[in-house]
This record gives sequence, C-alpha cells and structure tokens, in this order.
Amino acid sequence: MSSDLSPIDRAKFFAARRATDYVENGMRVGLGTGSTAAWLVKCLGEMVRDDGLNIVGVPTSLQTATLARDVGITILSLDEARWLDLTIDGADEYDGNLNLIKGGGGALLQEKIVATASERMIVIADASKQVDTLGAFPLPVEVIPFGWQTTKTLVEEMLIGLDVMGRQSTLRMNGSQPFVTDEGNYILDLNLRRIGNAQQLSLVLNQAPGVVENGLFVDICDAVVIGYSNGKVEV
Ligand code: ABF
Repeated sequence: MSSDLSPIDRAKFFAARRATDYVENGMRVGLGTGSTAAWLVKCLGEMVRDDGLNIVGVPTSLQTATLARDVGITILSLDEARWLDLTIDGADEYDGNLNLIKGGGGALLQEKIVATASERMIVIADASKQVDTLGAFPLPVEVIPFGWQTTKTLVEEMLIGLDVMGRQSTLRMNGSQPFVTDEGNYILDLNLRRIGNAQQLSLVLNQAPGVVENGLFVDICDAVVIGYSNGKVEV
C-alpha cells in the first residue's frame, strides 16, 4: 500500500486486507466490484503469487475479471463454478441488520446472483457506509432498455403507500448516453431518502415487468468488515 493514499482509500485497503483472513486454500470465491473490492482482488493476487494461495475467483463484472486476471487469480464463470464458498464485496450503505444498498458501481445484478450463490457473503467498507436507516444513497434499480420510461413511471407509482420518503428516480447517464450495465441494461437511481422496510420494497420493485433486479441486499450479508484510516478494523 502506498503511503500517499487518501484516508478513505487507506480505510478501504485495511478492510479488504482483513477480509482475506476468511479466504482458505481450495475455496471458490466471489470477487466483488468497486474500489474496495479492487483492493481485495489485489491482496488476493499477492497471496496467490507470494504465499501459494490456491483459489478460484468468480468475478462480478468485466472490470473485476480484468483486474483478477492481471493479478494472477484463476477465474471461472459462475456457470463453471456453480456454487461458491464465499463472496467478498463492497457496498454503498449497510445498516445494523446487515441489509445493504449496492449498485452504485452498476454491477448489482451479477453481484446479487454471485452473493446468493455463496455459502457466506462478507462486505468490506469504510465506516462512512454505515447508516441507521437505508436510503440516503439513491437505490439503483436495473431495468431493461425496452420501455424504460414506462417502467420508470410504473416504479414511481408502485412506491405510493410504501415506507419511503421520496419517489423521484433518474436514469443513470454516462456522459450524454444512458449508462449500460454488463448485462446490457439501464439503471434507474431511486431517490427515496429513507427506506423503512427494505424487504417489502425489494419484493415490490421486482414485481414491475421491466425491472431486472434492485440494489437492496436483504438477508444476504453475513458480516461487515469495517476499515479505518488508522489501520483499525472492526467486524
Ligand atoms: C460495489 O461497489 C457496489 O455494489 C457498490 O455500489 C460499490 C461500492 O464501491 P466502493 O467500494 O468503490 O465504495 O461493491
């Protein structure tokens, strides 16, 4: 780790490094996406190279697949691996019940499929991601491009009567074009401000025909490893 990292990057690095304690020889490991997960992949790459760690990784995005290959981790697709021992990934928010908002990086669909196929899921994060109630971070919802404006209106209407504070959503952009996920879909970011019942909201959102998946991870995460810039780590 370079000494000129920002405090937040140091915190992410320390969380990622501690999470490698959960990785054992022979494991099939889901590799998350985002800047915190990238530290994990780099740490695991070092362990493969220097300590002879023998694992296979299942990446949750093209970006992570490229990084994992670059650092020397053997990767498989989920179809090849089928079931995983462990997934380690970042998050945009986590609450005291280990419920998460994910998808700020746009990889929520593969992340959720891989995490759900895993015996255990560990989140790595800096303490800024901790919240009492989810929802300050806009909730990403992956939708198919066909009819996305209709889906957007439908989703906003389906929020009426639910325990949320806002209902506005915006199409995520990449410059002047819609952001496109690895699966060829779009993302709606829902500005809900407060999510009172994450499980109910997740079930409702996935009822809309154009919705592929949403970024709420309920009852999926088993532990959060929280890193601090001074090197302290809490689990
Ligand atoms: C992925 O990366 C996401 O689900 C989440 O959106 C994001 C967290 O990013 P970072 O680790 O860069 O803060 O884990």
